[in-house]
Order: sequence, then structure tokens, then C-alpha cells
Amino acid sequence: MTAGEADAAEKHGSHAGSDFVVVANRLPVDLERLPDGTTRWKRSPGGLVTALEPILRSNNGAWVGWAGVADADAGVIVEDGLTLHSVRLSTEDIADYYEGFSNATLWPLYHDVIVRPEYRREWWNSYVEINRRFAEEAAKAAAEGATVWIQDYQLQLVPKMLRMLRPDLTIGFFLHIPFPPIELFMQLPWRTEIVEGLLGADLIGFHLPGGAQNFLYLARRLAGAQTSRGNIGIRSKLGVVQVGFRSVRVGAFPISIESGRLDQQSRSKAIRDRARALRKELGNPKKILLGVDRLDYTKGIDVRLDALHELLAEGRMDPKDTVMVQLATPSRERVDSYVQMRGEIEKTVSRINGEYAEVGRPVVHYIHRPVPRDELIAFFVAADVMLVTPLRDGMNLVAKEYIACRSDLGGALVLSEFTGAAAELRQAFLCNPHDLEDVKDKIQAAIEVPREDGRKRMRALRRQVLTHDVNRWARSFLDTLANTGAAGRALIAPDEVGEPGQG
Ligand code: GDG
Repeated sequence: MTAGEADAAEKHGSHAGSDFVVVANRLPVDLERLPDGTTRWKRSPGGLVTALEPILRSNNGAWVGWAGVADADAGVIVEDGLTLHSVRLSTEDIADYYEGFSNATLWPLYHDVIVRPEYRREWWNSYVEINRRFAEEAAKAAAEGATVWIQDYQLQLVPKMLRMLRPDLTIGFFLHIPFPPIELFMQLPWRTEIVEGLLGADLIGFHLPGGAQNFLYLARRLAGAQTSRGNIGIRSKLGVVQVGFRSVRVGAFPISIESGRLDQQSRSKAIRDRARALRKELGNPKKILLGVDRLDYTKGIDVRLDALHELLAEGRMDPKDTVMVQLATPSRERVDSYVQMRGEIEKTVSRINGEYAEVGRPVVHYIHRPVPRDELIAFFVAADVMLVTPLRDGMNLVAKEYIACRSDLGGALVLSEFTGAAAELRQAFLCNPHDLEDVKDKIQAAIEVPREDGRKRMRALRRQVLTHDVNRWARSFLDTLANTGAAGRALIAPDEVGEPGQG
């Protein structure tokens, strides 16, 4: 960004305020520190950014978030036409608010306590303080009567804090991870504060009706609110919580991917050629099994490795015919439980290879580095069986991405019942990741699926994924929000720029 652009941001964006503000832990760009001490911005494109970008641009939009580097004081910048408000986090804030309360308390608690959550008061205090910082920045960024959409578990107190600062705003909140069962949520020493924090929103979205249902119950029990009773998703799409004179809507909005774009990309000659080359580099095995995950204990990477190990040991899988590729993106490397889990997974990989590999022909190819997007798409095209075996996952976009890449109707998806995606992807080989025999059976069934059955399943899966993309998700949430919010004001859709919004 040039100095002129910075001035422009100061003069226009930040002072006039934006009509649509997204608030997320991370900005859609990362600040990079170069070896010579200077910094530059690097785009980190994800589905959320891509889905929201057109809406942001059409509504004088802004994004509030952390730039990904400790102590970076980037202030307000305009990057590629978007106003970015950077929230400063110190090294200590990152340790307490982010690695601590967000990723060592809330993350394991919301994922069925696979790892024991730590309840530390100093982490909570930091979470409150940093949520306030985000709320204050969002209050500065938003124009009178604007719509603000807050994202995810790191910012659950922001809705209430922001409403107290700016009662004129329409506020939405979306939780990207599962909302836990009531008995687990009740462990949290600050359970009432979290529920009340969320109730500052006009609309609270979850991936699944079950999460919304759990939240409704807790709003009654912990906040003493009156709520609608019927089953969300069955009798009505939305639940309602009455908070004083305000009605807060609660509902399920299963997120998705840019399926059309991925479908197109995966058909390109360059990707097809690369997929063929990958097969060759892997020794042209009969079957390639693939796992793609952030290296996280929720993802069940250990489950699929154990299943593979037993299938080999029982002679149900021949190491000469089959290879597995596990792409594991490094994640949260300073959180203790992640360090430990990485060690265990790497031990299992080398044990399998130690027992079944030949020189130059590993059975498990394990990569602990982020892979470029195009390479990832080529892996999806090349893989015969995709293994998605989380113990718990809010949605799991990888499962949907694999399907979007299979215009050839080839490939088979083994999918854990404990992912949000399983609710929509019924024609996958669904498995219970806690039942190793079931996982093994489903992997074997996916490897051996007769061609016509496989194609039929993939056709049905593709129908679902291609008709329910991330744009439809964003529109559905924002339209519902517009109909429920304080101002009830619709955002301008990208194809109606210049037209007045609906009153
Ligand atoms: C949270 C919830 C929910 C992975 N490795 C590489 C790479 N990826 C991309 C995948 C996919 C994304 O990262 C991971 O998304 P998931 O949904 O699978 O998982 P989380 O990161 O845990 O996301 C989850 C999601 O939020 C959205 O609401 O679905 O349940 O936990 O897009 O393709 N991308 C590239 N290289 C890699 O090595 N380029």
C-alpha cells in the first residue's frame, strides 16, 4: 500500500465507516517480516474470503482481524480495495488469548474433550481483554446502521461487547467448529459469560441443527432467557431466544466451498497432467489413499493410520498395490498437545514403513509442510480413496473439495460420521472413527467398490456439493440476518451495485 492509499483510508474508509464489516481472528492477508526487517502483505485466500469479497466490495466493506505477526501495528490499510483494520496482539496476548484460551481451552472443549481442556484464569482474562479490543475496532470500522458479521470461537464475547458500544448495528455470529453437548459445555467456568456474549448477536449460526439446539437449551438454563422449543431443522429453520425486548435468532447454516471454481480448476490439462505424474512418482500403484488435514488431534489421522496398519497386518491390503499419502499442514506448533500428537503420528508412520515398505517404495508418504493449492488439487484428482476420519469436526471442507475435483466420477470418500459434512454427504462410505473394525471395513469397501456403484455415489455427492457452494451459504446467512436485524437492512448484492438496498 502506498502512503497515498493510507491517507485515503484515513480520510474515507475509517472515518465514514463501512456498511459491512467482517470480524475474524485473522485478516484475509498475512503480514510477512522479511529477513531485512521490512514487512509486506501476503494474501491468504480461503473460502471465507472469496465468498465474502464480492459482498465486501459492493458494500464499502471492511475486515477487522489480526495480521498474524506479534506486535505488528499496521493500523488501517487499504489492500486491493478492501479496508483492513489490524488488531495488535503482543507475544503475551498470543500465548494467553490465542494459544491458551482459544486453542487449549475452547478448541478441545468444543471437540468432545478429545484432549483435556485447561481452565486457566489468566487465559480467560486475556480472552476478555482481546475480545474487547476486537469489539472496539469493529465499533470504529462500522458505519451507522451497518451489518457486522463476527466469525468463530475466538470472538464469542464480541457480539455483546459490540452491541453495548453500538446498539445501532445489525450483528451476526457464525461458529465454524461444533457447539458441544450441554454436559461438556457446563464444565466451562465462564459458561454464562460465553452464552451471554453470543446473545449480543441478532443471528447466531452453527453448522448443524444439533449445535443450535444445544445453544437454545443453554440460553434458557444459563441466561434465563425464554426460547422457542420446536426442533430446529425439522419443524422450523430458526429458533428464537428472547433477550429483554430483543429477539435473537439461532439456526443451522452448513458452510461449503467454491465448488464451481474447484470443479473448473480440476478439469484443466495442467492439473490432469500433474495428477498422472504424481501417480507415476508414487510408483503407479493400483490404489492411492489420501489424507489432507491440518495436523490436529481432532482430525483422526491416527485412526486412519491404525486402520491401515491392521489391514496390512491382516493381509487385507497388499503393500505392493497400495500407497497412502498423508499431507499434514503444520498447525499450532507451540501448543503442548499438538507437539505430543505430532510425535505419535510420526512414530506410527515410521512403524508402518519399517514393517511394510521396500527400499524406494514407502507405504505411507507423509508430508509435514503446506502444499501449494494446485498441487493439492492434483492430489485430489489422483487419489482413489479419500480418507476423512475426524473424531469430531464442525464441517470438514476437505471432503467437499475432493468431491468437487472428481468430475470423472472416479474416487471414493471414506467419511467420519462425526463431521458436519456427514449430514449432507450421505453417499460417502460413512464410518465411526471410534470403531476401528468399521473404519477398516469402510476403507476396504471404498477400495473395492464396483465401478458403477462408485460412479453413482460420486454423482449424488457432486450434485449436493455443486449446488450448495460457499456463496449460497454466505447469502443464506446474510439474508436471514437482514430479515432479523435491528435495522432489518439488506446488504447490496454484488450484481446490484448502485441500486438502493431494500428498506
Ligand atoms: C475449521 C473447522 C470447518 C489443508 N492443507 C493444505 C490446505 N488445506 C486446506 C484445505 C481446506 C482447509 O485447509 C481446511 O479446512 P477444514 O474444513 O478441513 O478444517 P479446519 O482448518 O479445521 O477448519 C472445520 C472449517 O473451519 C470451515 O468452517 O469446516 O470443521 O475445524 O480448505 O484444502 N490448503 C493448501 N495446502 C495445504 O497443504 N493449499
